[in-house]
Amino acid sequence: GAHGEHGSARRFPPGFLWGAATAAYQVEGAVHEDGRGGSIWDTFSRTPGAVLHGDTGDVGTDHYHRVVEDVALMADLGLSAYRFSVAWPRVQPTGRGPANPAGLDFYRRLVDLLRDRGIAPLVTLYHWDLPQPLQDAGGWAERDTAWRFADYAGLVADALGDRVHLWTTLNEPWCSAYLGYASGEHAPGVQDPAQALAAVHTLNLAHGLGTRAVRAAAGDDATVSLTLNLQVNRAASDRPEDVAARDRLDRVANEVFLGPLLDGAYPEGVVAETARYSDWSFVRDGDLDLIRTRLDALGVNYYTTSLVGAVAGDAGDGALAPSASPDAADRPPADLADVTWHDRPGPRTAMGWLVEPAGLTDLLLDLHRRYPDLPLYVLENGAAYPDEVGPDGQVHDPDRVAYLHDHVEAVGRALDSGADVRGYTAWTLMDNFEWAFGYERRFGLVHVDRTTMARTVKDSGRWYRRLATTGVLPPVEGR
Ligand code: PNW
Repeated sequence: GAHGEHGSARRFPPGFLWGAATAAYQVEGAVHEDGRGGSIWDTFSRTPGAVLHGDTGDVGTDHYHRVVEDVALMADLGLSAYRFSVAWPRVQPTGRGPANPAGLDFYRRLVDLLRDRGIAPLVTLYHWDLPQPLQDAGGWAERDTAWRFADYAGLVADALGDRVHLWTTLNEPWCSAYLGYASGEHAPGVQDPAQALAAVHTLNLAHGLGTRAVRAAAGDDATVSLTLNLQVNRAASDRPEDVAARDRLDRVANEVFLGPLLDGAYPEGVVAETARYSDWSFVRDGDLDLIRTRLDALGVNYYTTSLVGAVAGDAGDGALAPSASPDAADRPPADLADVTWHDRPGPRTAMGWLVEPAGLTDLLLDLHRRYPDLPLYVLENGAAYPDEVGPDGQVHDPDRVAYLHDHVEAVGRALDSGADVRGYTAWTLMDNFEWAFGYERRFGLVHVDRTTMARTVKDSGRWYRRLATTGVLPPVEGR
């Protein structure tokens, strides 16, 4: 097992990947350079009220111009992997047609810099920056977008397939569908559950078609994954109506992705349970065969767990559901599942997300039990805290060190129980554009000064370096 003899530190298997992750729109900046087209996030971040403080990704962390410095930083942190995303509008400025060579050149250069340093590139093909012209044509609610994605995926795999071996098609299609088209918290800011459900299906098609395109261009030995933020939903009580509510939410939030991909069907019940929003006529004959493709690995993004139950009035005995947290009550897709969110005591990050490392062990073991042959990678995990550079010029972030320690320990426990976890990429390499929260929420192992763009390795970055270079879980100092 990963745990050594009594009293000794936890050691991870040799070859386990230790990395950090970013996404193009969150770090690159340079949104008008080298022929990049506009994306839904360029449009959305310019919409008044959409993003905290009116922040945009126009500058990001200026990574596009600092890629040499940033890869040196990754090497200094001892990383064996770097997860980044390719910006679709750099490669296809309008979402269609031939590749823009300057767009591909940037990623070729990045990959070569990484490989020179012995850092494995892990490429995410879509991390939310849909070319705006494709949104104008219906976006993810329109099924043709899946075929557009496959064309784009093929162009990237043609260009990078000889030097990239780890691919993930989509990052968190839950967010694209439900935050993008139901709650409207993310681009394109649509609030229409019918479009959100159609988007789920188009995204599933995009994964299936995109996976085939990557294999055709990069070779059948490429490892192709999908990355999901599976919700770990706990029932508020063992009352049957609360358990049923949790199960409905699991179906519409998680199983709508796992089911078609790994079990060959949408979960029984979800069509009826969402019938008041959509008749699901967007699913056509043959679609499930297009979606179901060999999956070489699953990317798992994990931050927190949720406590959910039936909405008041659902209880047959007239009992009231426990009161829901006001700011969490409308987490999507609550409406679609007819559930209510419950508040719980416990430590929280600056996102308001409850810290619960055991949820990560539970999630990995549940996936391992259901799909014993499927390798797992934790491709995002991390915490936002309000870090500042102190008078000593350092960033002391003990809460993040503790968060990372406890979650890496949670991964180790899953390994002990047999889960096939191959790597972990922390979210995130450096403080960046945290979507609807702009630059205010800092998740980085490295602090970024918003004025000078200076990078300062945080205490958590130094702690992570010890982990990445030794494969042994370092203790949390002073705890
Ligand atoms: C993920 N939610 O986003 C993304 O993959 C990252 O780009 C992001 O920076 C990171 O997690 C931290 O937020 C999420 O509302 C955004 O449940 C929102 C939610 C989940 C994930």
